[in-house]
Amino acid sequence: AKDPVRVLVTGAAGQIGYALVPMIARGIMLGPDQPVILHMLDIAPAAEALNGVKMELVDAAFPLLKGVVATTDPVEACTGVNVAVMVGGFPRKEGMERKDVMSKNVSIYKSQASALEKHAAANCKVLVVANPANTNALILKEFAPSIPEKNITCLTRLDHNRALGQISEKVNVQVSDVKNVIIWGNHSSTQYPDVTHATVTTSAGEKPVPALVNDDEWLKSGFISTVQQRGAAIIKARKFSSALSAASSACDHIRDWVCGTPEGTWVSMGVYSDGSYNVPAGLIYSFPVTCRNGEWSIVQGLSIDEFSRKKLDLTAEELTEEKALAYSCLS
Ligand code: NAX
Repeated sequence: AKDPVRVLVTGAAGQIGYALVPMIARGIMLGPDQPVILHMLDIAPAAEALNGVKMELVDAAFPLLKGVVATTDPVEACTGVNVAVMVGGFPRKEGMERKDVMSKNVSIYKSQASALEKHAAANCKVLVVANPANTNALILKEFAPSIPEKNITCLTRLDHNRALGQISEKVNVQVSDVKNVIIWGNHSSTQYPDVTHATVTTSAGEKPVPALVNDDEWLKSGFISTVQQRGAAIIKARKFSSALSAASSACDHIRDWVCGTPEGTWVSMGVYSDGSYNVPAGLIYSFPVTCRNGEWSIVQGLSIDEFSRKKLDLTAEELTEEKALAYSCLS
C-alpha cells in the first residue's frame, strides 16, 4: 500500500473547508488508492467548530483517511505536509478599505509562509485559494524563499471550470466534451476567460468553440462577464459564496498537478510568471498549463489577437497594482 500523503487545509472550519475535507478524505484530490492524513488549521475563535469537523471526519469512517490533525497552531499544522491548500484568510467586510484587507492578508501569508518553509515536507506543493489569491500566493512565495517558486500556485481552476460550464450550456454539449478554455490573469473581475483555442469533441472530431458558438458578440461580452461575475451571482442566489464548486476545483487543480493533464488538454493555474506572453515576470498570473511528473509548464506559442492582448494586459496591470499595495503593507 502507498504511504499516506499529508494534506494541509487552512481555514478548515470555514465553508470551503467543510466541502473540501471530505473530498480529500474520499480520494477525489489524490486518487482512490492514495491514503491521506488531513491537517486542518483554523484560528482560535473557530477552534470548537474545527473540532466538530474533526468529529464528523471520524464519524464518516473514510477508508483512505489515516489520521486527522486539527489545530490552531501553524507549526503543528504545517509539519511534514506534502500538499498545502491555503483557504484561510481575512475576508473583506462592508466598509473596509482595500488596503486594510490587503494588510491583514499580507501578515497572515507572511507568517504562514515561514511556518511552511520551516516545517513542511521538502517539495511541498502549495495552492492558495483565499483572496486576493494571486497576491497572497506571491507574498507566500516571497517569504518562503527556500520553497521552489514552481511549487507555489493559486486557484483559477474554478473560473476555468465555470467557463467550461458556460460553453457546454451555450452549445448544448456535455461539459466533459469541452476543453482548452483559458483563464488569464487575476482571480478577480479583470480575469480574461478566453475561448479562442477551446474545442468541443464531437462525433465528427474536435471542433473550435468560436465556430460552434457562432455568436461573436456573446463570446466577447456576455460570456466573459458571466464568468467574471459568477462568484457574485452565486452569493446573490445562495447568500453565501461558492463553496462546493471551489472545493471541487481545488481538487481538480491538485490532482492534475500531481497526476498530470491528459494528452492534448491544458488547464488554468495561477503560477509565477516567467514573462511568457509578455506578461510581466514576477507576478502570480493565471496561464494555460500542462502538467507532467508533478510539474506544470506554461503552454507556449498560442496566438494572441488584439482583443485578447488588451485583456491580458489589463489584468496584468491590476496584479502589478495589487503587488505594489501588498508591498506597501510590509513597510
Ligand atoms: P469562510 O469565511 O467560510 O472560511 C474562512 C476560514 O478561514 C474561517 O474558518 C476563518 O476562521 C479561517 N481563517 C481566518 N484567518 C485564518 C488564519 N490566519 N489561519 C487559518 N485560518 C484562518 O470563507 P470561505 O467561503 O471558506 O472562503 C475562503 C476563502 O476562499 C476566501 O478568502 C474567499 O474569498 C476565497 N475564495 C476563493 C476562490 C478562488 O477561486 N480562488 C473561490 C471561492 C472563494 O470565494
